[in-house]
Amino acid sequence: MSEYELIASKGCGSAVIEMALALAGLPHRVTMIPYLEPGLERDRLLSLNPLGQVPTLILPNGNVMTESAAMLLHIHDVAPQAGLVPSDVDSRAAFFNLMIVLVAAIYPTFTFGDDPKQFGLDDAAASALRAESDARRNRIWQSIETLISPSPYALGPQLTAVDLYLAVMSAWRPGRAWFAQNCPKLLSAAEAAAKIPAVSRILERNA
Ligand SMILES: N[C@@H](CCC(=O)N[C@@H](CS)C(=O)NCC(=O)O)C(=O)O
Repeated sequence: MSEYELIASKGCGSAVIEMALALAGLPHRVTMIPYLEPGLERDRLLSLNPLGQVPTLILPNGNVMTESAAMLLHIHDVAPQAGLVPSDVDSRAAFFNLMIVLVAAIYPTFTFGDDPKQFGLDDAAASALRAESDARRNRIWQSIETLISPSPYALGPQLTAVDLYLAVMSAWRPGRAWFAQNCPKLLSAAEAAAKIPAVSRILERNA
């Protein structure tokens, strides 16, 4: 195999990796699957990624990656000219911090809030977990809002992988109207990224 295979699902964080592969100019194919639906495609996903999550990325050498932030750092290693990771030390520190907040603090609020009943909770406990994880996410977004001054991207004049996450995640709960009201700087970085043709094309396909 001489290309990457991205296992993806509509509306998911796999769009971030598809954008990165496109911007980096790396040969790839996207296998769109209904990742939660039992069947052959999910069986294959589970055989590659025991968490059954997308994105899952198969590298040209057959190795498998299951964490989006790791995939982005790998794509940067292979195609540094795309500039998905900043090059100066101060910007890199801010970049690493923001990206890890997105994957380690924001993303899990969806893991636990999207379908809380899968954790064996009754109706009342499931809606409490959903409400609390939604509220926690909003607090995290508001804390990140204070960290950036978009110009036009989150970390300055260069688009980085953080902007790709913002472009995708700002469409998820609580949605863009909430961001406009509460986190206008994050939304403005997301919108700047969405003006890039490769980003807008993939956003449209994932809407
Ligand atoms: N840590 C993973 C999280 C990926 C993730 O949660 N993806 C969602 C889809 S957008 C998913 O697969 N959810 C199903 C689940 O967690 O069971 C990453 O950053 O790549």
